[in-house]
Amino acid sequence: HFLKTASVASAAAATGLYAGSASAAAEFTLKYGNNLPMTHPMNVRAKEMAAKIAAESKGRVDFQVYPNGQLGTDTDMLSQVRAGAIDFFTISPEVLGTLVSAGQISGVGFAFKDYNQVWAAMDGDLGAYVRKQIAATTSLFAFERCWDNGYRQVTTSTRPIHKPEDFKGMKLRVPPSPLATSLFRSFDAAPTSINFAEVYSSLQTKIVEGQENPLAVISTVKFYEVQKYCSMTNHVWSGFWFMGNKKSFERMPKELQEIVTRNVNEAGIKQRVDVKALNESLVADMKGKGMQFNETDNEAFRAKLRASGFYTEWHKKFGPDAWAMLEKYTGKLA
Ligand code: X2X
Repeated sequence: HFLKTASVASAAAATGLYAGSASAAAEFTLKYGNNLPMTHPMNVRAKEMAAKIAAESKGRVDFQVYPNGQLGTDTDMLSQVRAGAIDFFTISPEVLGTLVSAGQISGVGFAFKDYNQVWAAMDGDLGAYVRKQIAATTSLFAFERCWDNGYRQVTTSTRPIHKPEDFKGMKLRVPPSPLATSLFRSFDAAPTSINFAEVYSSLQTKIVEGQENPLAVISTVKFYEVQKYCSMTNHVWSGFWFMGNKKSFERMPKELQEIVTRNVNEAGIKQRVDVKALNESLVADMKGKGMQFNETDNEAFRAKLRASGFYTEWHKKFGPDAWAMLEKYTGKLA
């Protein structure tokens, strides 16, 4: 066990991974994977969190952060965490929908008007409902405080999006998510599910002409190098559920579970502040890198979703109780 821990720690150090402690004394080595660059607030806060967990557990817990898809694609990491091969994975509600359909309810198009509505819902009954569905139907659990991804914007190499009709026939990459695919089909686009790790090359080789993500992602992954237009559609608020493998987590004594839980939730709250500030600061920066920005009128897009039956379809899929819970925070959507 000593040699294994030491070798993992030195391998971690060698490949720039963040270990809370490279200590050989760690009783529990926990692996956390995500798909974002090390410079994204997700990993800045995760590194800080890992160090706090090591310190507060007096080296008993070595929380290792594997950023940037180092452990594989989202689909890979989701199956790894389900099997217990890794301990934690941050997954957006849209992608969670491939495993727990109800998990994507917070990703309904144009649902949350602002962050007050987002956190009232995610820290309130809607978030509690999603976490209950996760626990009831999978080997996983989600920590209480959802982390932030941000409001998603559309970037393309071909043309800006001003009105819903501009989406017609557009080859747009979306995350592997039934809801995201349905949303852009409702705009008559041609959505293609591609794992995040392959998005940059798919844009570069023009397999797809566009993608949609919050500015913090667009910037840290440098999509501005292969995209020309950014249309500020704010079409979906996206987060990251910090998911854990229940059996692995419960192998730790209660006092260590408490240290990890408290630090994950505290880091999530700090990460939310970072991501919102970053998303609000990047337009000028990316204009400087050559991207052309335009604003859009949400109402025209919402009207199209109503007319296309998108809201009616997902009201049926999620069921009346869950939909009523969503509209408790968003107001009537259709
Ligand atoms: O895959 C994406 O677009 C990303 C990074 O936003 C998610 O993880 C959903």
